[in-house]
Amino acid sequence: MSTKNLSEYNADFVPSAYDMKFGIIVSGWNNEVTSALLAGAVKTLERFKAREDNIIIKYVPGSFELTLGAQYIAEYTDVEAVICLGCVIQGETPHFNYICQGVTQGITQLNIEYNIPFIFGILTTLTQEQATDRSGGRYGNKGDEAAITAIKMVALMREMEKETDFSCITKTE
Ligand code: DLZ
Repeated sequence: MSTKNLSEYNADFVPSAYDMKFGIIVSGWNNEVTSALLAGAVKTLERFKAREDNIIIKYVPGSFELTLGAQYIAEYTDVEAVICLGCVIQGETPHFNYICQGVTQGITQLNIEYNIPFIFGILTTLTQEQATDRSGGRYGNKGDEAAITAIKMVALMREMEKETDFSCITKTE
């Protein structure tokens, strides 16, 4: 099976992000990779017309802290989605497994507990090369993919909110 290019998508199926508000939480570990993910995410949000002042960017020390950082953004701002960007590269100890498990469960939990999407823009790779390949290298940029997912999920959320409004109106008629 060939590896998907993370920056390839059909722009015809991506809604306008003109008035959408996004939070981005970025892990400082493997900074050369996560800063490339951030650049990709912001560029892609702006490509679909998100405004710079509607994108809040905050940082945490490592991927394990992404969950709480994302929760802070959801609690203390009015964003409609939070993109979580990190890079965990396997080392010699099982630490990798615990961080990956912790952040995956954490973000899953946030998606369940809050009514806004939290996007998993975290590379979990065996080598530095694999991370480089996916942060603007030959397999594209995970940040681009995370941004597209965020836009689509906010559009879905808005669509569902409208359906709820509509069902309320028809019930009272
Ligand atoms: C400690 C650690 C290690 C070994 N590796 C990574 C990594 O590859 N990627 C990453 O984002 N963070 C790593 N960390 C830091 C943890 O995520 C966390 O910040 C610390 O364990 C402190 O809680």
